Amino acid sequence: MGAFFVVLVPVVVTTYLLGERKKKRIKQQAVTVENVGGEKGLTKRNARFDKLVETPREGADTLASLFEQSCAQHSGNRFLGTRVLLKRETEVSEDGRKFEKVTLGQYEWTTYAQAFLRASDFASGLVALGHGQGERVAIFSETRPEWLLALQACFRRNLTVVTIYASLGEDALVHSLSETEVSTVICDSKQLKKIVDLSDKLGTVKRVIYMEDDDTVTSEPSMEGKVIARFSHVEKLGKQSPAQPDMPRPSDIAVIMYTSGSTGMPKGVMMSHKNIVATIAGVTASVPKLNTSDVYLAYLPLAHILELAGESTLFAAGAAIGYGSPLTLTDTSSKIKFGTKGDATELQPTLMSAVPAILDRVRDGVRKKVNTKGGITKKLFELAYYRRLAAIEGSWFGAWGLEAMLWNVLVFRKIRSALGGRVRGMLSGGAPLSGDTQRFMNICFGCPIGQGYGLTETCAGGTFSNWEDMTVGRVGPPVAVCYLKLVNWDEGGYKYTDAPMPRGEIVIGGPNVTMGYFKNQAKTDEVYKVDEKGMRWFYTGDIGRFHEDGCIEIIDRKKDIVKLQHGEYISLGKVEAVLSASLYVENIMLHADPFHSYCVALVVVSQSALEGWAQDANVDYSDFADLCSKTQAIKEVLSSLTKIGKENRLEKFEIPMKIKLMSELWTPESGLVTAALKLKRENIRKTFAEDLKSLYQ
Ligand SMILES: *[C@@H]1O[C@H](CO)[C@@H](O)[C@H](O)[C@H]1NC(C)=O
Ligand SMILES: *[C@@H]1O[C@H](CO)[C@@H](O)[C@H](O)[C@H]1NC(C)=O
Ligand SMILES: CC(=O)N[C@H]1CO[C@H](CO)[C@@H](O)[C@@H]1O
Repeated sequence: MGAFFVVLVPVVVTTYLLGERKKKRIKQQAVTVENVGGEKGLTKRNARFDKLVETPREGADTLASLFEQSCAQHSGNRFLGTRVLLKRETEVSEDGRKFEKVTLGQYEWTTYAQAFLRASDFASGLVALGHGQGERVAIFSETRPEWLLALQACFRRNLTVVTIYASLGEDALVHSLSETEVSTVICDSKQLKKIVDLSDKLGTVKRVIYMEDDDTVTSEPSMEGKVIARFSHVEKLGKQSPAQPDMPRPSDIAVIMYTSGSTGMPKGVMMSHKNIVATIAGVTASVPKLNTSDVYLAYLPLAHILELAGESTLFAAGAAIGYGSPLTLTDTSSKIKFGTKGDATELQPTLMSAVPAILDRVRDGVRKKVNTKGGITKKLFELAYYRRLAAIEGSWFGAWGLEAMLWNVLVFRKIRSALGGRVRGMLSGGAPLSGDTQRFMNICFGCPIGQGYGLTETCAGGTFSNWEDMTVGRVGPPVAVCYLKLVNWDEGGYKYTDAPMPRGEIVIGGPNVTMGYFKNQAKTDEVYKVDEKGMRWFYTGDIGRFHEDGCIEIIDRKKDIVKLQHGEYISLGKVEAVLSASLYVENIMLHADPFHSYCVALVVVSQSALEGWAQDANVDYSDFADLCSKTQAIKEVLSSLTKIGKENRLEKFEIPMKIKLMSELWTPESGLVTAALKLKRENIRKTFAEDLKSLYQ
């Protein structure tokens, strides 16, 4: 250890002494645009281009032509990789629970040329199987190479593909398939069971094609009145009877993507080829030095626009895509047999996508490991972490110099090896990423995290943070494919003329804005507007503000609907209405922080009800405020809320986990409620900011 510090101390001291204040690099990241139409507001676009970009390269104006070009140009390169399943076994833990464990081999690769042939064969096979022009196909499967191949096969036949989240419930599945009158379903063997069970309800479905696994489907299933075929069989059919491709136009609908709605049934967002190609152009422009040497680890659901755009961007660049799954990602992942390499260690990717919940898990995993080791390891980790944090936050230069190298060798190299050791960047999206996790990944994995903000409705187009931007809590400037406009939201008190930062509802316009919701013109008209110049604008309902450099920070949501950390939506108003039925509730405001997985509430208590209970329960108190602060009282009210929530079938995450009792009424005079006694959430949140914060501690 002594020798160690002999090296360490001089280096730290030297870098410290030689250090100069980190140069401020405020880069011009977005510019204001004057000449757009539509509602008045403040509009900005990406400054690296002098107009919006629309395609990743010349002539690639549909996904089908992009795929064809890329496969021709990179024919000999590795494209799609999967690991061979060597062994599947069940382990039983001490308490009798069963766990499936797999032993996986190395990655085996399909080249771009081979993939092109497979997609073409499959396209011809669909024709041979009787799938007609103009009929829709649905893909319902976990992420795997056949997903992408089937998608491209459909595009070569100008077929629209309906995508459905594997985690949506059965009702949602039946709803989406019948609404879009899907005639062919392509699924994996796991989802096949579900389709077979629901067979009677799927009236429009005539064919089911399933992707076979090495070992899971043993006997051929059957469904009355429907054709069932294996994926490989359809490819074989196509090889025997090739059909001419029938390429789509840019304006043809490529995908109808069903997303979980905040209320009711999921809505299908219609995306044209033009939309998705524009998004790929935007992401390509945002990821520096993307080239054929890149290796991408694919494991998020392809039914999500983030992953679909990610993988499409990678194949547009001729890179390799290795497939994995969240349960086999690292050496210590739950489904990995002890001693087997995880997907990341085996693949050694250079790029990955991640949703915040997964990054949080990675962070917690590393922290836990360090804490269990304790002692010198922990001390060293903390010192290294602190030094790197200070460097990144700009206190001292040397951020990327000698000292950084030293820490990397001593401390972080080992951590980095958990993801293969070569990750040079991560893309994060889907929900806000906490500053703490972002920093942790920056430091421990030594890579920038590109944070994106976008919606299915804008085909994931929106903003994307600059690779070198080390600030936290912001989602970057507009991507190169769209305009981002802030418009006034009067009720919330946000104005685009606000100083120092303009604020307002985020409205996104450009070629990446989708065509609207399938068979739902009313909802489409509500949130999409076409301006006098013919440009489409999508009203996001999110409130943001522009920083000086044109980066957006999301600060609020217009609707009272909040998405929790794991993606569940809470409709605050709905839950409050239910919980108000408790005899203790005079008024209640539910609060859900998107960085947490649970919600909390402020409850204005009915004095008579609570005092009545206190008397019965023999609880002593000096005054009502004192009673409200008693643990017993809080417990009593919380259990009443929980009971009512359960009776009314609220989900677990909708019922507040912690509450604060308020002894004073909320009145219009206090500014906490409107004259009609509706909650003024912003004011309440501001007034009781400290209380809300402590509820989440
Ligand atoms: C593609 O299919 C759609 C829907 O069937 C059709 O309206 C469109 O004209 C087709 N495009 C081409 C180029 O044939
Ligand atoms: C891709 O870019 C990296 C630098 O990011 C470079 O080292 C590599 O040689 C490039 N590969 C190709 C094939 O251009
Ligand atoms: C690719 C595409 O459709 N681009 C359009 C984006 O919107 C502008 C303004 O409406 C059009 O001029 C472009 O043609």
